[in-house]
Amino acid sequence: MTRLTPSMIHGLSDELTALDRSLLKTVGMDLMSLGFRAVGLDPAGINLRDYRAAAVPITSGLGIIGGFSRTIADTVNDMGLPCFVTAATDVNGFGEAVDRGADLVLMADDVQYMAYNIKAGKYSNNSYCTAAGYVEALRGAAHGLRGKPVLVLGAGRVGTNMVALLAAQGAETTVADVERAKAAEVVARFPGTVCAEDIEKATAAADLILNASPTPIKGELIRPGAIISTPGIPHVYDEATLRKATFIHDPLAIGTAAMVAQAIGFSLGKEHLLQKEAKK
Ligand code: 2YC
Repeated sequence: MTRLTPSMIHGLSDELTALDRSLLKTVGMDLMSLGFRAVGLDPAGINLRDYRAAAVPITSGLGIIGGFSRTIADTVNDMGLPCFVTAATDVNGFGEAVDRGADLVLMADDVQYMAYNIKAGKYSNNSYCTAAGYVEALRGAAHGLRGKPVLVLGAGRVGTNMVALLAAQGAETTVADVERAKAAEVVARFPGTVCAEDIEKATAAADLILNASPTPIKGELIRPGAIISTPGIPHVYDEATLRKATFIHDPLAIGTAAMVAQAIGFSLGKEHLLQKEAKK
């Protein structure tokens, strides 16, 4: 998993309104709706003000990332779900979240970022929900993915979850990874999915791309008019590239929105519909 840095996080809270606006324009949904639709739930019937969430800073491993918990809380508040950052960290912070009546606890160490639904006793995780969020964003921007060729760059946890979700939606998926064996392993699990022989050629031919790799795509390879849905960090593209394609990106909010949505869904007795299909 690629670790965010304080500089990647800095300013994200102030950009939430702009993110909502750009998502509405490119995918036809704001952040909250995207999060819920990503996990197969209709946001209309859900009153997020009935819930409370807490973000707990976790000091294990490489430790706290400046601004991480605050940015998560600001993102969840932007969705309309009240969220506070606990004063305490780690186990003590978890206890504080429970004592202050949280329904959901969001926390991340160096391995996993989760939203834990206390009453349901279940958690949603960032790898799956980031995949769901970016696949749903691509679906919205492309007005459907069924029968359409989609290139997935990166066969790690997020990329693999994306392939499962694309298979459930009937897209024509090609997977590429610098470690070809990783791409081949994913392809073997999802019949009908193809392994890219040449990553640059596959990229230059693609109109719909999910970039779940830590490597930005070379600008000159990107087709004019392509739609690139990319959680990948670092996200660095020059102005000319950003003008010729539609990019959907943010370092934290889309994955967080889908995690919160899925965790709320556990309270509604709803398993993620696509997740069920993806398990088949
Ligand atoms: O501040 C804290 O509580 C830290 N323990 C948070 C560590 C998060 C590490 N993970 C990441 O930076 C990325 C995020 C996009 C979420 C998943 N991986």
